[in-house]
Amino acid sequence: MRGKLTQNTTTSMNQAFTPTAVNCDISAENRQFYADVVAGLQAEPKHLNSKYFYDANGDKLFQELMNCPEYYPTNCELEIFSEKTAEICDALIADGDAFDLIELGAGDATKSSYLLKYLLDKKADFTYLPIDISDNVISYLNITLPVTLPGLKITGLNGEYFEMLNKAAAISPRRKVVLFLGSNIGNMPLDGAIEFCRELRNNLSEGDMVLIGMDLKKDPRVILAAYNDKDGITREFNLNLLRRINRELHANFDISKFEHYPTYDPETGACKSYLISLQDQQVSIGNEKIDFKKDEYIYMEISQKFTLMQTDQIAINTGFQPVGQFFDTKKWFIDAVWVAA
Ligand code: AVI
Repeated sequence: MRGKLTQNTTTSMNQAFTPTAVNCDISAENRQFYADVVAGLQAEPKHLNSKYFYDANGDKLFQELMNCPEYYPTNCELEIFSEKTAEICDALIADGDAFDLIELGAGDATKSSYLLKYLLDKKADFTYLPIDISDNVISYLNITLPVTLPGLKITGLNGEYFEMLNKAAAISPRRKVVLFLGSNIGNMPLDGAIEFCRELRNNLSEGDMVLIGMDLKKDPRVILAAYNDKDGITREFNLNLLRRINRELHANFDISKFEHYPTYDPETGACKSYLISLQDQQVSIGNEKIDFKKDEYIYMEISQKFTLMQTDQIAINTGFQPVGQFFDTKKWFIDAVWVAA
């Protein structure tokens, strides 16, 4: 997910870390990145936070990934948005009162554009507030969407989700409808996802709504293939983080000495990606030295898959009432509508 979440690790892995000797060549904006990377690689087991996947090259690889034949979630959710536009919008419009349509991690807004167009055609009274960590994304949306969707009222918000949600509430007291698409929720471990939904609820008022995309459990071979595509884009996507660390944090990872290893556990629904060290080796990151044993892994990302019952349970346990479900024809993906109770 695009850099908004703070955890791809279990609680036991989250250890407080203060870098003892931050390399002074590391820019101020990379200090947190450096601290997180060094802490993650000094921990047992080693891990990196998948929010750091998304530098410019990571964004490009992710776009390629979304177009590769094995990566089904994008197509499933696009099918839902293009085929069920009216039903989804009718659920979100509710009583027809004015509302703010907020999208967490809007990206290029391809999916939400279906809703925006329909809502404009219906003359619904709404303002679109895309939130994204990337100011490039927000400038792009602020400039392009009013051209492609004449009449759209848009206020792009650049920053962290909850900070920007607070800002949105300060801008207007209208009912909020929050879009959280793409199964970005799956990039948090289950307890983290629950904590996130609870915090989301705490930032909303009774009657506000959430439209949340979640990838469902299915044939394990289909899931695993999505994270192990034949063209090796997911592999590059993972290795790209080591390249980013080399470039931005003055590290010397030899990329050829690590290999991508995805797993899927049909019992827990956890799809996890690792990078495996192909030999004993030592890597320098700024002033720190990290030792790797042959076959030692770096835990890179979780992409949790859910049962239908779990999607409802998460809503109910975090202060929402599930009121709508939209599926693709294969029933591989759900966009669920929740109301803040
Ligand atoms: C952004 N997120 C929902 C993607 C996923 O499926 O977990 C990121 C991704 N990682 C590998 N492929 C796609």
